[in-house]
Amino acid sequence: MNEAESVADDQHLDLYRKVVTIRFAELRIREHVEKEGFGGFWHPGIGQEGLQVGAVSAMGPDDYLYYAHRGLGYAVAKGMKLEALFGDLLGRRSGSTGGKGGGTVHFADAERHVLGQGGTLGSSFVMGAGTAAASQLLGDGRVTVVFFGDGASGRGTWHEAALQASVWKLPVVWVCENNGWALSARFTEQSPTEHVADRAPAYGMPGVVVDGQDTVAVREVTAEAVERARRGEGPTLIEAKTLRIRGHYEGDRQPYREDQVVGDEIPNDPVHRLGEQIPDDVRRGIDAEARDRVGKAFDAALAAPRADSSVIFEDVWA
Ligand SMILES: Cc1ncc(C[n+]2csc(CCOP(=O)(O)OP(=O)(O)O)c2C)c(N)n1
Ligand SMILES: [Mg+2]
Repeated sequence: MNEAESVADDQHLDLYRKVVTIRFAELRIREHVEKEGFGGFWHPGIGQEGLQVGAVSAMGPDDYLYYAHRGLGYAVAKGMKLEALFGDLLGRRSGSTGGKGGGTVHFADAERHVLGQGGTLGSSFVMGAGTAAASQLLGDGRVTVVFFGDGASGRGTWHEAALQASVWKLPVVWVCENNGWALSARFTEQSPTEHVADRAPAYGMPGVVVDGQDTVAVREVTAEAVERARRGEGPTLIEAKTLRIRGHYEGDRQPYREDQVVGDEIPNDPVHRLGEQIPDDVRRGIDAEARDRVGKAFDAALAAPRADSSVIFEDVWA
């Protein structure tokens, strides 16, 4: 057995399969946006797939997920079907919201406990504290995981949700994807401290900084935080350091940015980091299968009927 085979256990292969599937989905969506345009904003998550998969893979199937807007990695990792996610993006009836959403902040899957996001960044902090409070009251053993960006970490809603969650020891894990940018604003111009995680001690919770390009490391720190939350010991703030590879949205020319990533090389690429520990033939097989699955799911979504305006009145509470 060579060194590559010895480290590529089933869990590792599963992480790689998910990360590379999301990568192909990213590339397929970009191709579509470039060629056909897009009725909304596509916020690429390319390069951030590893941390999304790492963190979500540490959750249980019944745990609650509030995702952030950069890509689809969170939802794919939680088991949502590619066809449904592409359907949401393309405004098709086959989407998880039946074509009502469009864009990356409007999908949901009650069965898999993917509860959504808010178009108003930061709304999921208080909703996340809410579901965690419900779990505590019901004693259902569920943990809530809330993803957010470095920019969103400045919302007042984070501070009130973090305070309440710590005081009540709510079962919630906050996962910050610090990619250094909030639209055209640098993180260093928006934070008085080097890390978002530096704020954790003020709320009496652990603050953990982790390399967001290291999928396995993110999985490990998240697993620890999820277990802590499940034991009733309260929240943890995890900050995964990553890099925004593309513009804020696909098509953003980033005139404000000197550290633009040009070309296809992704620094510290999570796909390569996981892939280099897998024997070549196994990796190539996984890649081919993932590429095929993504292509078929995208074609199926494109072929699905478009939502018309009548769907607006579906699922309206009152
Ligand atoms: C309350 C609120 N303010 C502004 C926006 C517009 N907006 C959408 S994404 C974004 C940048 C967010 O940056 P960050 O949280 O770091 O996430 P990233 O885009 O880097 O993944 C902004 C300003 C919004 N959706 N909601
Ligand atoms: Mg950011």
